[in-house]
Amino acid sequence: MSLKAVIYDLDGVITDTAKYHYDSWKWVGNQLEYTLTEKQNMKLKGVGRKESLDKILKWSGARISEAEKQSLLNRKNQMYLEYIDTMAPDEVFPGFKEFNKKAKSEGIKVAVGSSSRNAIRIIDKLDLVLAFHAIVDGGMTPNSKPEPDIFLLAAEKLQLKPEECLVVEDSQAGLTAAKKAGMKSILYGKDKGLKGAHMQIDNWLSADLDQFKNLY
Ligand code: B16
Ligand code: MG
Repeated sequence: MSLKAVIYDLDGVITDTAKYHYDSWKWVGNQLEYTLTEKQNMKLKGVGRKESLDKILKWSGARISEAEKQSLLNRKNQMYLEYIDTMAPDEVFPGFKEFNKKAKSEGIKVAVGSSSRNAIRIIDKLDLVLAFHAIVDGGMTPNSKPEPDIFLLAAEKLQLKPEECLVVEDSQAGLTAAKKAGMKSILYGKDKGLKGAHMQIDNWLSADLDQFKNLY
């Protein structure tokens, strides 16, 4: 078998939006009279919006109504979108565009599989809409990561079998989702505590496509 497609996670793999999520979730924490730590924010990586609020509510011990939950989610997203709207193409991680271009020139399909319901807006701000053969975001499937739905839909859109697709992820939720989808995965970044990846790369500048292909 050979590598037919790379499915990239968005937040933390193509660009850094974690800092914007952190500021917005910290505001939510403050509303609940709770201080969210950076370590806790890391645990929200790759986790869908509603599921992230559920985790914060559990950590804080706060009990609120469904209507209050919805209002917090809306206001968190409003705040997050104000950050997103300031984003520009120079926020794409260095080396990503070149790596992606090389993969495509070798006949490898490329897609995005993100839990974010704002993925297309972010990709547009980064001027990358035409860079992929398929984009799947958190609003297109019933379940978000760590369930496999997002990656399975990406494979379906590319008309490939899951085992022909390789996922690049920065979160535990994403690595678990790739495994459940029957896909190999590469961990992006320097995190040492995550499980399930077949290989790790520090950044796109040092990424070697041949190493990706050698996993097949
Ligand atoms: P939104 P990814 C994920 O994106 C983020 O890592 C995670 O922190 C966020 O809560 C989730 O998207 C939902 O985002 O509120 O924009 O719908 O890493 O899967 O690209
Ligand atoms: Mg991510």
